[in-house]
Amino acid sequence: MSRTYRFTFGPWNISQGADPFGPTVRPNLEFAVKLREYKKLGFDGVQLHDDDVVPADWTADRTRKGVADVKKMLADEGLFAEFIAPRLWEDPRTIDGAYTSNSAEDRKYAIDRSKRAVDIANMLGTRDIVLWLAREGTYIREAKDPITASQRILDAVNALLEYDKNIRILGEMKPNEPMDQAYLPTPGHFLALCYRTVDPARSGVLIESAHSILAGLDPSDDMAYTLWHKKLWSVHLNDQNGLKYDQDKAFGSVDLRRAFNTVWVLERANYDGCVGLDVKAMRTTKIEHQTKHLANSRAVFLRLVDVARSIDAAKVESLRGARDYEELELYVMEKLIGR
Ligand code: 3MF
Ligand code: MG
Repeated sequence: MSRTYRFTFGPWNISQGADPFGPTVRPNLEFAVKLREYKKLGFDGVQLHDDDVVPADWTADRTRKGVADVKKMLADEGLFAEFIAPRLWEDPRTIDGAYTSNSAEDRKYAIDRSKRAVDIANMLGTRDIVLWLAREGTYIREAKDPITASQRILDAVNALLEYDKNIRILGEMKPNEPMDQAYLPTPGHFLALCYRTVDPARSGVLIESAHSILAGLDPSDDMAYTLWHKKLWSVHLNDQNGLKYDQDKAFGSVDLRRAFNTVWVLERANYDGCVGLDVKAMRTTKIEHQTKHLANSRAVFLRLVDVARSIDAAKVESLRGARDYEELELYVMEKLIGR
């Protein structure tokens, strides 16, 4: 029996089209309105930042009530919450980084806010906490001590694993942007850290295609290596046209063969995490088309699942055995062309 995949995305993937050089070009959609789109687009669950759920400065009491409201909204739409990610890159106290800030007070803020994200996750019924370490890095190498920074990231992950004995931590690594150089720039770096935490069994990875590409790596090999460690617990599929700003293009839209290899490796490994899509609509996209990039990415994923399932494994093995990679390449290309 073929497996079915569960699809997720975060509300930030329905966006207003602002870029560093120009303002928004589409109106803001209320969270509740976005939630109503999920099922229509074929999605099953929602990825959330802590402040996608409730504002970060609410009191504990107000937070509890606010989260309960969101829990009901999700249930009414038949959706589940996949993960909570503390948004540690917008508050003034995270300007110099969160866990690796040079200010002890600001580091404490980052840990406290992350623990609050764990509380929100518990209230929403998910155990997964995603850490995109956006500002853990430097603009100039001399700004921070990188050895101290590595320890501070480990201490922060440990603090969360100890704060709640049920949660899992998923590192979402990215080599640059907004920082010039990020600490732990690739999934491999975070994997090494996983084994040094107080609970390696609850420490794993979310891999985003564009982040691997920005690091000069192939997403399918990054995923394969992490799957081999049994630590690929979520993905952010998208695409990226070379080494430039983070583009979050629709899945498969730049390099269909790279996307195919991503899907094929997930299929072969019986990947059972959610298929998250972290994709951005083009700034030129009209209001009435502002969710097409999500539906299209999902459709391309499913088409590539069909292609992966149509691959003749015995033929691949025999071509590998004969070292006939020219023929193997043509075989894959013809599958992709549709022959
Ligand atoms: C940045 C990202 C982030 C994370 C998100 C959830 C805003 O390149 O990929 O998107 O995916 O914060 O962890
Ligand atoms: Mg992402």
